[in-house]
Amino acid sequence: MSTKVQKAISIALGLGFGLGASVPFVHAQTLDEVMKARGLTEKDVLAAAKTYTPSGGRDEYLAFSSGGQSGQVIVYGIPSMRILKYIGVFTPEPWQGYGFDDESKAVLAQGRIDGKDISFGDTHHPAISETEGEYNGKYLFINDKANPRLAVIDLHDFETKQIVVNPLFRSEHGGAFVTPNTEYVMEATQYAAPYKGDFAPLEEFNDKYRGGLTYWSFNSEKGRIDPENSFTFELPPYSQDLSDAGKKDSYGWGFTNSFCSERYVGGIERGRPPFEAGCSSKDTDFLHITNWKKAAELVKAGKVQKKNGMYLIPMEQAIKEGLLYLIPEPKSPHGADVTPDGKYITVSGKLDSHTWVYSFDKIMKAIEGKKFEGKDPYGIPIIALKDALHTQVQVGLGPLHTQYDAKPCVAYTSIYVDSMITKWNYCEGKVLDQLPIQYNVGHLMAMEGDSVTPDGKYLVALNKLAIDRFNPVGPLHPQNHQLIDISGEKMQLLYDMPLPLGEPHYVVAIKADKLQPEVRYKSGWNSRTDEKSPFAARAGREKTERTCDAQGKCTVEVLGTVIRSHITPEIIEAEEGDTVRLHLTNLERAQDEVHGFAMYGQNVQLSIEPGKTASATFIADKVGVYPYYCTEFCSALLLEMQGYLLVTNKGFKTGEAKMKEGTAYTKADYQTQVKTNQETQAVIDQVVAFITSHNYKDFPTVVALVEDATDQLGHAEGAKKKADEAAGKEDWQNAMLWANQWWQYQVKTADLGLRAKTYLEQNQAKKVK
Ligand code: CUK
Repeated sequence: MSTKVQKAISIALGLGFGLGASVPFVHAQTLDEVMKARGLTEKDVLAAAKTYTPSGGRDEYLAFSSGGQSGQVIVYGIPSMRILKYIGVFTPEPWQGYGFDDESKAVLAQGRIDGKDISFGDTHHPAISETEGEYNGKYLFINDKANPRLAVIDLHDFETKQIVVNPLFRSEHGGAFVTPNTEYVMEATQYAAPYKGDFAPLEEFNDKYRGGLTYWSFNSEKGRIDPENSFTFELPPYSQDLSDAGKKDSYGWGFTNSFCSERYVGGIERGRPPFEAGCSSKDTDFLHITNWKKAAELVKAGKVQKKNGMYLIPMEQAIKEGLLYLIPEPKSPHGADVTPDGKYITVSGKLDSHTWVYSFDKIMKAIEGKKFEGKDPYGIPIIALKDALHTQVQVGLGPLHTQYDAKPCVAYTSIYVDSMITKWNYCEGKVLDQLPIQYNVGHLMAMEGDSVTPDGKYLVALNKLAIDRFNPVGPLHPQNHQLIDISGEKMQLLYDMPLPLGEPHYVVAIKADKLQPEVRYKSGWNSRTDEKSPFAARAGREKTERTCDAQGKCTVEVLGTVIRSHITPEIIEAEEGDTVRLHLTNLERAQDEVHGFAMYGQNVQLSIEPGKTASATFIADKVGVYPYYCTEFCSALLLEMQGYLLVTNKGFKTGEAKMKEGTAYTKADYQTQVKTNQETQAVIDQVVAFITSHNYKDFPTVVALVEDATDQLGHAEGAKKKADEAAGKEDWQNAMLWANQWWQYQVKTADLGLRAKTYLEQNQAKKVK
């Protein structure tokens, strides 16, 4: 093999030269020496061994974290705590082209409020779709507290597909929580307000301001929320907080806590003591209990009216039908968490040191026996605390959220003020263990912790403050997610992970093997609607069309393709004022062979994964030359993956003058190139022989690579023909250029072929006769 061929193939494969002769740059050291040098204890090394994941290793769980103010979702592995992906949800995210291509702009546009783009979200609670209370790995939901919205992410490609805006609320917090078969996704208000479209002064707070709890209907087959069949419970202006859906024994019911049931309205500027003074004056707030199963039947029977396009069950109706109850709960509670068996609900008071465990059984007995201690000002029956309480456990100062273990009766509660995790037994009501964490923990999360069969194993503490835990990076610190081993009697802290993207509130983790994400799309795919794109293009069928309407408004529409290492078209022409609509399809089949597309001055950045068709629309309002290129280092000739948009004055004729060549080629240049190509072909033939002599058809990854390679080789033949023709006419300039293009296709073929060969070798492919 000539050096030129070897070098080209090495570059294509991303290898350096002389890799075989590498010298270790760190002296080999024993474990003892490393421990001494780095000041590590045996406990540290044990913790490291429990999280360290060798190169190429996979994680047992995938965690989906809310991204707080970033309006995104963060995906990381457990136990390695390696960040794998950010998913753009409510916020544009250029790497994924989210909010830059037309397809995803359409998703973000669903989240407009009163016609306004809201380009951020305050994401709090992710939830994984469930079947019979088990995570099924199909969809992820996440809420936006600031603008009452809910998003649907499809886990077959980890992309946001839908955003719905609550048509009644002005803020929300108690979402997203799913019912056990993902029939509904719960979303409760936080700050009471008159329902959308209405105005009432603060003086009319008690009468005109309202809370609420929406049960968004989810169509699991379509993978979309169905607003038409969703319904909302009108609730008192009590600042509803978190929710959880009942399961197993408590299936069909929902639980939502609240704070500021004082209905206090602050207002320092009117000489009133602030909200915080009046919102925590009573000793108890209310746990709201809703019967969604019966409510859904009522909606189905046509007995519920719509407001702003949403079924709204007025309190009066809910009370009459026996759908809504209240129970006192500790002062300023936060978190309502149903046990895996659905028998108990844990609520903690931020300003109390107890967790309160309610018995669903007792609640039902009170409801059935109509045993109430009274009614609230809106007529909602109140169940006495003593008639609903199972136990009360002193867990520490400022308890917030609770998660459950695989072991029966074992729970973990985050203790905000004391900065610790308390492990306790909710059946017997006693504390088992306490672990200090760094610092001020909000939510905590156990593996598959919201399902009916939690896995236990690990717990993640989502700490609000990192303070001194990491290298300083300015006044704004990352947050600190701490991984804790909960497999033994005592909790053991394993790892600190800085999370530098907003304030994550909650995270959910699912067994990694329940997720089967795609590696490529079907060719010409609109990933946001999950349908074939009407703008898909195939190789050789690319086209650019300029059409003008009766008013003389013209549009240049491009149906193009991208494949290593060229964009078709390489030249686009438009006249000043034209609308340009670009649609690019990635023709690659190979895993991870994504192409980007960025253009000067037009805010265009696409991420075009294999199979995807992505579009960009803009007005070419200024005469000029606009270079564009691929933003992913997809091959050795990435930098050459480029083109020009020419925006000319009206009526200007381009391409009329003859192009002046930068370099002139001779017959000798052509002959040298042909020789290289012949040698490269020999390499390709060897690789092909290897692949076809093995059972490569048993490996879908290899089949895809072979498809791409065959495609590239087909192009190579076409280029060779053009080179031969030019040589026949002694046009050495074009002969050389086409011979070089022929070689480019060969290099890509060899790259794909070698990747397939390596894959077969690493996966013990068998020889076939
Ligand atoms: S919340 Cu932030 S720590 Cu939105 Cu569930 Cu509790």
